[in-house]
Amino acid sequence: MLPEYKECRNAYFVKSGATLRLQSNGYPNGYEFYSFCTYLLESSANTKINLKFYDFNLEDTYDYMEIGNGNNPGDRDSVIARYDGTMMPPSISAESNTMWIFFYADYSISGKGFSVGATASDPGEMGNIFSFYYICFIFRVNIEYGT
Ligand SMILES: [Ca+2]
Repeated sequence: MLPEYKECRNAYFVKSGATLRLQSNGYPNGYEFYSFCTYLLESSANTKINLKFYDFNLEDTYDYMEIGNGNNPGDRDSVIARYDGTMMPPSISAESNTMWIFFYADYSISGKGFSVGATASDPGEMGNIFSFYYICFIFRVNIEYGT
């Protein structure tokens, strides 16, 4: 039987100045195994995205969160930080108005997950738009043994 996957997509638009709350799927009751989640954040030009952590609890070493500048987690030169375990990471600012977050969970042992808040600097009088998009693939691998 082929592996199955569940795909989640969502997009939000909030006025900057507000904090956009992001949480891992299932938070705080534990994330699913085999999760590959990419979160793309973009705020108005000439602002910078800041990320602060409210809670952080992942399996040590094997599950992790990476944060980077821009919108391409595949660009390894853009990586700002990588975190695992249960130590609360410090606040992080992107170099510009785009930031990506990648979350990975392996095949066993979950944690509470993460809860973070993103803000855009200097929203200006008009109130800028802050957008967020995420896509998450959660694989379900069914191994069938011969009879
Ligand atoms: Ca794990």
